[in-house]
Amino acid sequence: MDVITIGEAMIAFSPSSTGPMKFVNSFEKKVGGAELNLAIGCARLGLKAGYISNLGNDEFGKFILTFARGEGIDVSQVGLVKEYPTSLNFKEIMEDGNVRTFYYRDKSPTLLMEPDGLDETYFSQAKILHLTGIFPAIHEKNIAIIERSIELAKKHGLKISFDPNIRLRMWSKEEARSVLSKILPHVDILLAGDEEMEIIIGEKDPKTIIEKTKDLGISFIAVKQGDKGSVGYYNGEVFEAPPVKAAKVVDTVGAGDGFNAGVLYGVLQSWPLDKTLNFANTIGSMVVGIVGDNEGLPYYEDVQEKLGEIERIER
Ligand code: KDG
Repeated sequence: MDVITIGEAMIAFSPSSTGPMKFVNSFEKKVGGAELNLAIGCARLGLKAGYISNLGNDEFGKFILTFARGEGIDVSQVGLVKEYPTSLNFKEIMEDGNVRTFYYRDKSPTLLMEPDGLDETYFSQAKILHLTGIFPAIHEKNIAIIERSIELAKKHGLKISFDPNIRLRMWSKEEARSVLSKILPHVDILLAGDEEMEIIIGEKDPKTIIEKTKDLGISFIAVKQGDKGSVGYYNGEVFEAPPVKAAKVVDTVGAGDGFNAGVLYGVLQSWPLDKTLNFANTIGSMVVGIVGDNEGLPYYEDVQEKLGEIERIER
C-alpha cells in the first residue's frame, strides 16, 4: 500500500435543499469520513490506499464497505460489528457552500477496535500512515490505537502524515490541544488548517507555525488557509502557494481531505514543494464544486485537465 489510514466512516445524509436543516425535508444517502475521503482521494489519483476501521454490521455499514471497495480501496482491515450501528452525519448546507454537521456517532463501531488488533504485517507493507484528530476525538479509548499505530509505523519505516481535523462538536479546544499536541512530535507530514494550529500551538501565522513545528522534527509541513491558498515547508524551503479559484462553491466538506491526498501524491512522487502544493490546492478547489464529502475528489487526469496539462475533450 502507498497510504494506509485509520478512521471512522459514516453515512453522510446530504440535504436535497440548502438552508437550515430544521426545514429540510429530504436527504440523500452518501458516504463520509475524513480518513476514508483521503483514501478515496489517493485511490483516484492512482495510489494504492488501505483503510483500517470497523463499521456496523448493518445495511449502512455494508453500503459503505461496498462503496469503498468500488473506489479501489483495500478494505481487508475493515471489520463489521453487530454490537454498534454504523454512525450517521446529517449535513446542513447553506447557499454559500458552508456546512454544519450533526453527528449520530456516540456508539461508534470503532470502539470495538483494539490496539493489538492492528495487523503488523499490513503496516510493514505500507509507505505512509495517515492519521487525523477525528479518530481520537470519538472516544479516549481510540488514543491507544493511534499510539500503537505510530509505534508500528516507526518500527517499519512508514512516514506518518497527520491532519488535526479538529471537530469541536466532538471535543473541546482544551481536550483537542492536550491530545493532538502529543501526536505532533511523531509526525513527518503535517497537513493542518491555520485555525487548527492556533488551537494546538497558539499560532495562526503560517510561517510561525512552520518555525515551531519544524523544531519538533516534522519534515513536510503544509498550512491550509482555505480560499487563501496554502503555505508549505520542505527541505529548508518555504513556498506560498496561491489560491486556486474554485469555479463554484456548493459544499466545502472534503476539500481538506482532497488537498491532503494531493500532498501525499506529490510526496510519493518526490515532486518539489511548489508543484506539490499547487497540485494539492487545485484538488481542494475542485472538491468544493460538487455536493458530497468525496464525490468531488478528482481523478489524476481531471487535475491534469484543470492545470491545463492535457486537453479536455468533450465529445
Ligand atoms: O473532512 C470531511 C469530514 O469531516 C466528513 O467527511 C465527515 O469525517 C467526518 C467528520 O467526522 O466530520
